[in-house]
This record gives sequence, structure tokens and C-alpha cells, in this order.
Amino acid sequence: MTDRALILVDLQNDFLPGGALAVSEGDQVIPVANGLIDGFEIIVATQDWHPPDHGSFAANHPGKQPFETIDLNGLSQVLWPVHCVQGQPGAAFAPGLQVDRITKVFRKGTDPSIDSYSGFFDNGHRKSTGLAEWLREQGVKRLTLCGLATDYCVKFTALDALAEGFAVALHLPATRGVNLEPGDVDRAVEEMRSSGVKIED
Ligand code: VGL
Ligand code: ZN
Repeated sequence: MTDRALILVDLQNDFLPGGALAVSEGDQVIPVANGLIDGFEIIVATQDWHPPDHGSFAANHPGKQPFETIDLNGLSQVLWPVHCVQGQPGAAFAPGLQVDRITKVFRKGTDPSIDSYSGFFDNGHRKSTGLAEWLREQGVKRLTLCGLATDYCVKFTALDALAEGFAVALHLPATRGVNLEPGDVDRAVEEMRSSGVKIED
């Protein structure tokens, strides 16, 4: 029995160099994530999984460009390039990732009207993905997080995990971020640290 689980956040082609929403050095986390996988029995992967008409895509808002911010149904929303479309190669897990070791996949961002950075809840905290409930059923109390992107999906997954009562560690060497504004990644790490996430370097 184990009370630990590894959470692989959005290790998908579109977040790797050459992808639609490439995270700089995103590919470098894959071998590090594989090394972490070897030390866990319970491994969860989150998967950004958008329908083509998703409201976070700039292309679905005439006149808007990627990386502009809009109000989307009452929530502030950064507009992104079309990425991680359900069933498309960009949404698939990164090549080389030990996908055969993944215990369970939680998909998010499926509702076109709202984005979902966290693996636990959508950005309005309206609907649960079922991740917290599933982890508790397995007896999990402690989480190690890694993946992409530090300043979006990793950060919101970590903060929700704390709020759900899990002990949370972030493995920085297996994490990279977007840095839309310089310093975003450093600020995200500080926010996680000050909220109670143990930062492992
Ligand atoms: C992500 C932006 C849009 C992420 C997902 O995985 O951090 N970022 N969709
Ligand atoms: Zn997305």
C-alpha cells in the first residue's frame, strides 16, 4: 500500500517545442518525468482535451489574437492558439513518456464555455473532474506534481490539491512554464511555495 501518487500535468505534444502552444524546453521534462514514474505505483496524467469550438481559442473570437485577455462568460480568459484538440495528434501524450505506467487519465477543458487549468476543477470551480475523489478512494494523501505549464496548469492543479487537503510537492526539474510575461514562472513557484507546496529542485 502507498499513500503517494505522481501527477503528470499535460505532458502533451502541443506543449512541446514544435507544438501549437510550445513551452520552451518542454521536451526536456520527459526523461525526468520517466525517472519519477519509476518511483511511484499510482500515476495520474491530466490531459488538456478541448473541443474545436473551445472558448479559450483566439480563433473562435473574430478579431482577437492569441495571448490577448477577454471576459469569457464572466471569467478572465487568456486566449490561446488552437491546441490539444480532442483526438488530434497535438493532444496525444509526449513521445517517449512511459504511458504504459499511467494508472488513470483525467481529461479537462472539454466544456467549450469554460477553461480548466487545474486537473481538479474548471476555472470557475463549478465542476469537479473527479480527481480528488478518485485519489481519496485509492488512499492517497501525498502528491508529487510535475509537467507543463508551471504558470498555468501546474500552478492551478497544485493550489487545488492543497485546498483538497493533499500534501503537495512540485518537482521543478520536471516542470517548465510559458512566461507570457517575464517572471511569470518564478512568481508561480513563489505562490505555490508560500501556499504550502514543497518545492523540490
Ligand atoms: C495550459 C494554457 C492553455 C497548460 C493548457 O497545460 O498549462 N496552458 N491550456
Ligand atoms: Zn488548454
